[in-house]
Amino acid sequence: MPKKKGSATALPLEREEIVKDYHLAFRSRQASLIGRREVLSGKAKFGIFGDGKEVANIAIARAFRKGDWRSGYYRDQTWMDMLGVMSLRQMFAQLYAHADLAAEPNTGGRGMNAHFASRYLNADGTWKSQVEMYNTSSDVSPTGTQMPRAVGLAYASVLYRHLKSLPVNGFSKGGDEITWATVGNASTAEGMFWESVNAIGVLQAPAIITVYDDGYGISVPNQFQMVKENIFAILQGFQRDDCLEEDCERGFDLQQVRGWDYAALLETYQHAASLARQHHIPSLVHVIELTQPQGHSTSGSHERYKPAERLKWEEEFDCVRRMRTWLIEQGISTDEELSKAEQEDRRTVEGWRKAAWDAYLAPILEERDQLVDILAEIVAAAPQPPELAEIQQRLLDLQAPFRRDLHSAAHEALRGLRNTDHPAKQVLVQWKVQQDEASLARYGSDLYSNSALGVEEVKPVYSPGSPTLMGFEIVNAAFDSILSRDPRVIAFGEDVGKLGDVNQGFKGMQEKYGEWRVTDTGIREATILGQAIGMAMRGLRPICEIQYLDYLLYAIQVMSDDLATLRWRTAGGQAAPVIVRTRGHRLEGIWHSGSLMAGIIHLVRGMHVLVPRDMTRAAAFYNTLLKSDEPAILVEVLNGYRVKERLPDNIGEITIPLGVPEVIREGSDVTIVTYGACCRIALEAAKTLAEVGVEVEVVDVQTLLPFDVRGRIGASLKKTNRILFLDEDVPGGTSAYMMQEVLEKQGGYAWLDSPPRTLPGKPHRPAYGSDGDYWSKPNPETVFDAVYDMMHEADPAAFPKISSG
Ligand SMILES: Cc1ncc(C[n+]2csc(CCOP(=O)(O)OP(=O)(O)O)c2C)c(N)n1
Repeated sequence: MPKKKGSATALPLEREEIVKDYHLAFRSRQASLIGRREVLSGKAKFGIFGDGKEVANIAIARAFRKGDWRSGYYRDQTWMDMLGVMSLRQMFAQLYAHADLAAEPNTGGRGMNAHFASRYLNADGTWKSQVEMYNTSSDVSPTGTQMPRAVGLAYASVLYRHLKSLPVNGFSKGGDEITWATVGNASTAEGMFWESVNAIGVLQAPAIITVYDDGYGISVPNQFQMVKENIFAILQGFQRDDCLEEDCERGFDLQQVRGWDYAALLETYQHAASLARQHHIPSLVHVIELTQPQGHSTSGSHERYKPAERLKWEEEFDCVRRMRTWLIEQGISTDEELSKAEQEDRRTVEGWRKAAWDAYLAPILEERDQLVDILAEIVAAAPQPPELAEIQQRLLDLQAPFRRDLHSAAHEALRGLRNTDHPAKQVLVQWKVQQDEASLARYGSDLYSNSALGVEEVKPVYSPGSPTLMGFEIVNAAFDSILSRDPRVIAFGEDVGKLGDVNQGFKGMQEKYGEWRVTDTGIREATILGQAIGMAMRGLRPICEIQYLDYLLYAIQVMSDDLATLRWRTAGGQAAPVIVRTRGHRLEGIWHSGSLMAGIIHLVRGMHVLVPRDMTRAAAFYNTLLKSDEPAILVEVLNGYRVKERLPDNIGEITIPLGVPEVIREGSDVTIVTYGACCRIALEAAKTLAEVGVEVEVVDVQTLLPFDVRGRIGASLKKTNRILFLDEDVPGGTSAYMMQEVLEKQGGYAWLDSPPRTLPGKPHRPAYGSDGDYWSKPNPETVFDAVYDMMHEADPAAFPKISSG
C-alpha cells in the first residue's frame, strides 16, 4: 500500500517563494471570510469558498503548467487566483454577479460564485493558443459532473501524443499536457466518479484526480458516503504495477497526503505530475485531514452537525494556520514578519473587495440616475399622477439597487402614465426598451454561435453511374469521406471500432484509419459524452456514438448540464463542438424504439437536434455540422439502414442547412408536420387519403432545434388551413412543441379553418412485437383517421364518417 506522505525538509523552493505561497493562502482565506460576510450582509446571494483547501491548491498550482487543463469544482479558489484565472478581485465580482466580462471574465456574471472558466475563445469565436494558457474548463454545480469531461481532456493528450497526423495548432505540445481534476469526498459516491476513474484508467490518460476529503458532504459524514468511510481504501484495486512501460498493468498511481502539510503536498504533486507528463500514468491523490473553517457554504453553519471535538480539531488542523507554524518552526519566517505582512494582506483584500463592489454598482447607479432624471422631466413637464415623485424618491433611497428595481419602477411609472401622451413619456419608453434589450443580451447571449445556421445547401449530384446502396452503406461512405479529409475527426463508442458499429456505418473504418481514429469504448454513456466534450475543448472533432436513442438518458445529464450550457454559461468564452450520433425509432420494444425527443429538445437548448429521415440526409447533416463549431445530436432512423438509396457522387460535400423543413409531398387540404421515421408513415397515409379525395401536404421538419427558421410550415398552413402534428413521442411532447412553434411563434393560428391536431404515440412506452408497436405508435391508419376526421368535421357531406365513434 502506498505510503502517506510525511513532511519533507528539503524543498526545491527559495525561502521567498515559500513565504509568497503562504501569503497567497492567507489572502485567499481573507477573501473567503470577507465573502461570507458580504453574503450575510445581503450584498450577494450565496457564497461557497475555498477555505480549508488553500495549501493543497497551492501545491497543485505549483505543478500545473501552461497547456495543462483543470476540470474541477468550487474549492479551487486559491489555485485559480494563483494562476490568474480568477483573481480575488474577480472572485468578488462573481460573488456580486457583475455581468460584465471586463470585471468577471469567467462567466460574465452568469455563474454562481466559485465557478471558474478560462476564456479560450476570442471575442470573434476563434480559438486561442491553449499551450500558452492555464486552461480551466468551465465549472458546473452538479457535483461530480466535472469528472466525465476530465476523461476527454486527458484523453486528448493521448491522441496528440500518438496520432502524428493530428494538426497541433496551439492545442498541444506532444501530448505533454496533464488534466487536473478535483472532486469532493462526498461526490465520490456519484456513479460518474467511478465511471470516469475507470475510463481514465482504461485509456491511460494523463489525469491527476484530487479528492479533497474534509469528511463531510454538507452535513453528511463519510460513514454514509462510501464503503469503509475511506475512498482511498476502496480505490486500492485501481493501483498500477510499479513499472513505467506502456504494457504494465493499467491503473493509477495512488497517493494519500495530509491537506495541511505543505511540503508533502508539493512533493506528492510534483511526483504525480512527472508520472503523468512523461509516462501518461494517471494519479489519484487523496488529500485528507482537510477542514471547512466556515462550514460548507453560506447556506448554514456547520456547528449544527459537526460534533464539538471535530470543530476543535478543525481549528487546530487548519491548513493556513499549520503552514504558518511550519514556516516559523523551519526558520523560514518569523511571527513578527508574518504578522506585519498579514496586516497588509487584510488591507489588500479589502481593497479588492471594495473595488469590485464599486465597479459592480457604478453602472447601475448611473442607470438609476438616468431614470430618476427622466421621471423628473416628466413630472416637470405636465401635471402628472402623484405617484411619479414617490417612485423617484424610492429609487433615490435605494443604496444598492438591482437593475430589476429600476425596471419595476419604470414599469410602474408607465402604468401610471397610460392615459398620458407626452414627449417626455416617450423618452421613458425608449429608455426601458433599450435597457431591456441590453439586459436580455447580458444574460441571454451566446446560447448558440449560429455558425451552423450560416452553412449553405449543397445538393446531391447523381450521374448514371451512381450506385444504389443500403442506407448503412451511404453513411459509411460519408464517414469514409469525413475521416479522410479531416484528421481531427475521431469516432468512438460502443462497438464502433472493430465491428464498425451495430449497424455497420463505420464498417471497415478502423482498419482503414487506425484504432486512434475509430475506437471502441466500454459501456459508459456518461463518459462517452464527457470524453467527447473534453476532446472537443482541445481542438478535436469527436463523433461520439450512443448506441441507441433510448440510452441517451444515461448521458443526458452531462449533455444538459455541461455540453449544452457551455457556450452560454461562459458568455462565449468556451465551446465544445461535439457531434453525438445515435439511432432510434421503429425497432421494437420498450428500450429499442422509444422516442424521448421532447425530453431531449427541452433539456439540451444550446445544442442542435437533427432527425434526418434517410441516410443521405444524415450524411449531409454531418457535413453541415463539421463546418460549424456547435454541438449537436443527430438521430439516424433505425429502419433506414436497410432501405436502398442512391449514393450521391458528391457524398463528402452535400450539406443541408439547419432549420429548413422540406415539403416531401404537396397537397392542398391538410398539412402534416412530422420528422424522421414518421415521414414514411405520413406518406403512406397520404396515398390512401388521396384515394378518398384528400390531398395532404407532408412537411419534414428535419431539425427540431433549430425549428423552421424561415417559416415554411406557416406558409404551408396558409395554403391548406388545416394542420396535424405527427410524431412518435408522448402526448404533449414534441408534437406540442411543434404546435407552439407554428401556431404561436409563426402566427399560424390566423390561418386555421379547423382546430389544430396532434397525433403522438401513446403515453406508455412502445410494447414489443409488431402488434405492440402498432397499438403504441401512430400508424398509417391512425394518421388517415386523424386527417379524415378533420375533413369530415369541415364537410360532413363530402367526407361521411367511415367508422363509428
Ligand atoms: C448532483 C448534485 N447533488 C447535490 C448537490 C448539492 N450539493 C452541493 S455541494 C454538496 C456536498 C458536496 O460535498 P463534497 O463532494 O464532499 O464536496 P465539498 O463541498 O465538501 O468540498 C451537495 C450535496 C449538487 N450540487 N449536485
